[in-house]
Amino acid sequence: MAEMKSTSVSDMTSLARALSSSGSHERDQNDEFHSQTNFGRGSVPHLGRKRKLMGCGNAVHSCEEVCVLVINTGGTIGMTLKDGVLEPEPNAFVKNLKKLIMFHDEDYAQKTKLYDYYDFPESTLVLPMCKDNKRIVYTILDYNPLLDSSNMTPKDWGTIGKDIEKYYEKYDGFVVLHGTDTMAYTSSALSFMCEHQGKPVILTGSQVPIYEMRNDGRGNLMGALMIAGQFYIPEVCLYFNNKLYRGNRSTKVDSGRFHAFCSPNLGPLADVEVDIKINWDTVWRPNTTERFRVRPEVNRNVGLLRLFPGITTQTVIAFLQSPLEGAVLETYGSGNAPDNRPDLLAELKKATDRGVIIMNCTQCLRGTVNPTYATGKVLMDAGLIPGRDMTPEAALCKLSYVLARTELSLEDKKKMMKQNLRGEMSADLAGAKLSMSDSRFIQVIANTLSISCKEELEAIRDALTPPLACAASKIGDIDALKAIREMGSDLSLVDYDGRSPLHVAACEGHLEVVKYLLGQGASVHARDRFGNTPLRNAMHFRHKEVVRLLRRTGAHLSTDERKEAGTDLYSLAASGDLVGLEMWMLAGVDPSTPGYDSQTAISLAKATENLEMMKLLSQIPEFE
Ligand code: ASN
Repeated sequence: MAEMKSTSVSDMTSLARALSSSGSHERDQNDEFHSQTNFGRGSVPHLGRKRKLMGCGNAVHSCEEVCVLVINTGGTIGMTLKDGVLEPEPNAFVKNLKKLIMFHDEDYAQKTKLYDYYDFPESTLVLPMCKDNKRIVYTILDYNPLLDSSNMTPKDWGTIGKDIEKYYEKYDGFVVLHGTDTMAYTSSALSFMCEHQGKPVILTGSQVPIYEMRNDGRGNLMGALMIAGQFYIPEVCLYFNNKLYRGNRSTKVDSGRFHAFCSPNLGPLADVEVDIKINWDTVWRPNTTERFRVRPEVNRNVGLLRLFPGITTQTVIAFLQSPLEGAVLETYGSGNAPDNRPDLLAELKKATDRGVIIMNCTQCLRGTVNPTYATGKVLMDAGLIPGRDMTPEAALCKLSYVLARTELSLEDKKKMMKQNLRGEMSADLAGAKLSMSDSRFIQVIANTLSISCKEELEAIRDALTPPLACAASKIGDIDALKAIREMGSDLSLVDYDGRSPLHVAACEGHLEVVKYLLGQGASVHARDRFGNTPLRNAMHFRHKEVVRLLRRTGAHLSTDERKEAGTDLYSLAASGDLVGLEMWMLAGVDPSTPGYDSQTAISLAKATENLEMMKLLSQIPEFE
């Protein structure tokens, strides 16, 4: 390697200060911290541009450069031991990283005059060549002070958000170095603050400082840089121990292992093993034509309360008192609370009545809030909003983001809390168990509707399947039904009128379609909202073969239908409608069933000496 440039962060800071027109960026009296660099302001930024390098010496081939901004907020990754405890070490990160060949190729930097090309050379590094002939050039923006993430506040979330917005156009991706303790909160908060996001923002950190011989910091930083520099994942993510998670789905689960995070209710966005495998189905996409923006405002009048057996009313009253505007109640199991505690429920109800938004999130690591139990329903009755499978961290940050939107009415804020804004909760858990389909048709619709994620795609598919399948049944198109089936859809799903494809095929008399649907498990007993079964439909439209087939498959009239059939039979007999009578016979109705005035079809056939009718009514119908 060529001569190493070991400039310190304070050099970069002074350069930034010189460029900055706004004077001091020292930390002020309160707990807010500022980014000390202010590059870009008053200068012509080159960062984020792609240099096409041709003929820059033997060692360097033509390649493309992508630019990543690394915002270093602190955390264990850059800490050193002082008096027996770990503390962030200022002005050390860039200097130390430049000494590691896997994090910086000084030879390339010199040969391509990297430092002449990019602003802020002191804090700009370049990775060795990636597989696809790309160079990831990254600039480190050190915050001052660097913080243990336990010291971070919502103001700090806003600072990070504002910096991402400020440098958004200059970089292809962003990495945020952060302590692990509150990383799940910051990644959740940033996910909401960043609106219409089109570039990756990846938080990472480590359990062991990067300077130690054996550590997880190097792998985490390298993985985050590689993903931020190479993949269009327009989300706020959290990268840890070879997995990329959606930021607002992750939670810290271990303080003593490298596998410190998990995403309990959503699979990883990427698995970094021998290859980097991006799970594109899971990636959330902005369904918007609006520009990226950051809303750094947060409402701090929010809180988390974990329910426990025996919690006193006084505790709940104290917690809910003004100025609280939003709360996350961490409940038991699938969102349950004691329904034998009217004192407690009354306090919750009083709070929601006076406009406090209370989210119901489960204490369980995995699973969702749903109204299975009476103990869950009481919370709905008290005005709580089900947080579905949101983590408490995500729910809290969502509340502080939504409640900061002072221009919105309370109803609009509640509506936002119920909406899936950034993939923080599953759109449709019932649909999520079905497998993802490859259907071109649904994909085209999904693209047209700018569907953002797998769950939404599945929800759309399930919403579209019944009318599509019913339409295919109507025209007798078995191939279309097969295609719908191959998408992973259930052909027993019913439309807005409770009508299944089998109802429609029975009406139309499409015998082959009926056979196919029965073979796919369609139910002969399904009743639509008018109470009709496919058998009643086939009878009504007089499709004899379909009636036979349905009967063979076990379809039958209900006891009431059979009892009430006498009147219909009698009027059919009175009008000499043999085909109509035959339908009822095939459906299993006894021709001696009396009508409302005790008259029967048989007695009428005899009285009128209608032999054909008498013969029909005396036969036992055959289904085969
Ligand atoms: N206390 C540290 C922090 O959150 C823990 C870590 O980063 N591993 O800053």
